[in-house]
Amino acid sequence: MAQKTALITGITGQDGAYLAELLLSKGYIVHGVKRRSSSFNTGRIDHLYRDPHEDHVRLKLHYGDMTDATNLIRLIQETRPDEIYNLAAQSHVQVSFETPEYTGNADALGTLRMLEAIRILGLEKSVRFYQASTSELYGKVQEVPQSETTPFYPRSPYAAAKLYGYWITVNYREAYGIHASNGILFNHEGPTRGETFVTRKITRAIAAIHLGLQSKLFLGNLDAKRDWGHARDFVEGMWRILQQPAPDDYVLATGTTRTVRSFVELAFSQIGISLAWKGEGVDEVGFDAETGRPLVEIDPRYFRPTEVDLLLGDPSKARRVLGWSASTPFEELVAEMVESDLRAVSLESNLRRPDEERTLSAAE
Ligand code: NDP
Ligand code: GDR
Repeated sequence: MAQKTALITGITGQDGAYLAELLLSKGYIVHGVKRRSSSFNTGRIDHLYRDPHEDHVRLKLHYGDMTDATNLIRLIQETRPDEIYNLAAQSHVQVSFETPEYTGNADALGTLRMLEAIRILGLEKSVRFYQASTSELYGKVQEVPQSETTPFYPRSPYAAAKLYGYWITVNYREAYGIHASNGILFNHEGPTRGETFVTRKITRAIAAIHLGLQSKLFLGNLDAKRDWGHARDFVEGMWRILQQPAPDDYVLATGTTRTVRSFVELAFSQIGISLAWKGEGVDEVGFDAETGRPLVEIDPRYFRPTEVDLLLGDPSKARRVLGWSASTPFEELVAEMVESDLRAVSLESNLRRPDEERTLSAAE
C-alpha cells in the first residue's frame, strides 16, 4: 500500500501529539501545523521529532495559524495530504467567554478556511477531512444519552463556534462531495492534558499537595457530569473515521458519566486520602476525613456564565460501524494522571530548588 500523508492542525495539543504518534506508528508521513510562540510549545511532540537533516524523517512541522487563510492554503498545497485532521482550536470553554471573537475566528472560521483551501486547490475528491467536533454541542440537556441524532444547544462561545465548524463540515460534504467527517468527541484526558482543564488541574494540585508544595485546591462546579475517556483511545477513533469508504459523523464516548466531585475523590484516594464534604454551595469544603485538614474549596470565579450540566455519550454507532470502543477504564485514567503528575511535579520542584537535597516523591 502506498505511503499516506497526513496534515494535523493543532499537533502541539494533547490530541495532536497522540494522533501524530499513532499515524507515525502506521507508517504515515505527518505534517504538523504549529503556532509561533515566544516560548517552546512542542513539549508534547519532542519525543517524536527528528533532526530534519537525517534521512527518512516522517514528522515535519510548519508554522501556521487558523486565522491565516493564505498560510493554510499554502500549507495544504505544499504538503498534498491524503488526510487532514483539523484539531487546532481555542479549546477552553471558560476562556471562550473571555475571548469570544477570537474563539469564533479560530474555531469556526478556521474550519471554513481549511475546507475552502481544499476547494480552492481542487482537492475535493482526493483529500479526507476530519473535524474535531465536540459533546459541548449538546450543551443544555435535550436528551440522555446523547447520540448523533440528539439536537444541539450550545452553551458557550466555544460551543457556538464549534457548531458552525460542525455544520460547515456537513455542508461542504454535501455541496462539494468532500470526504469530510465530524467526530463528536466527549471529554478525553490523559497525563498531557492542558493544565487548566479540570482533570489535570486536580491531578497536578494533588501531586503538589502530596509533596507539600500547595495546601488547597480551588474549584468551581463540583456537580457537573462528564463522560471522561482516555485521549489515546480517542485518536484511534479519529483515524478509523477517515478510513471509512463514506464520510459520516460519529459520537466517540465511553458511555459512562461521573461528577467532577467523584473525579476529585478518586484522585485524592490515589495518595491515600479519603475526602469528606461539609457545607453547601460556595461554602462547601472537602477535607481529609482522617485529619480534618481542608483540601478543596470553592472559588466562584470558576463557575461559568452558562454551564453544561450533564454529558453522557452513546457510542453505539462508532462501535457498530468503526469497531471502536473506549478501552481505558475511568479508574485507570485517574491513576495514570495522578502518578504522572507526582513524577512531573516532583521533578519540577527539584529543578526549581537546585541547591536543596533532592527529595524523592512517593511515586519514585
Ligand atoms: P488542546 O487545547 O490541547 O490543543 C489545541 C491545539 O490547537 C494546540 O496545538 C494549539 O496550539 C492549537 N491552536 C490553538 N489556536 C490555534 C490557532 N489560532 N492556530 C493554530 N493552532 C492553534 O486541545 P485538545 O488536543 O484537547 O483538543 C483537540 C481538538 O479537539 C480541539 O479542537 C478541541 O476543541 C477538540 N475537542 C477536544 C476534546 C477533549 O476532551 N480534549 C473533546 C472534544 C473536542 P498551542 O499548543 O500553540 O496552544
Ligand atoms: P470542558 O472541560 O468544559 O468539559 O471542555 P473542563 O475540564 O474545563 O471542565 C469540565 C467541568 O468541570 C467544571 N469545573 C471546572 N473546570 C475547570 N476548567 N476548572 C475548574 O476549576 C473547575 N471546577 C469545576 C466545569 O465547570 C465543567 O463543568 C473540554 C474541552 O476539552 C473542550 O475543548 C471539549 O470540547 C470538551 O471538553 C468536550
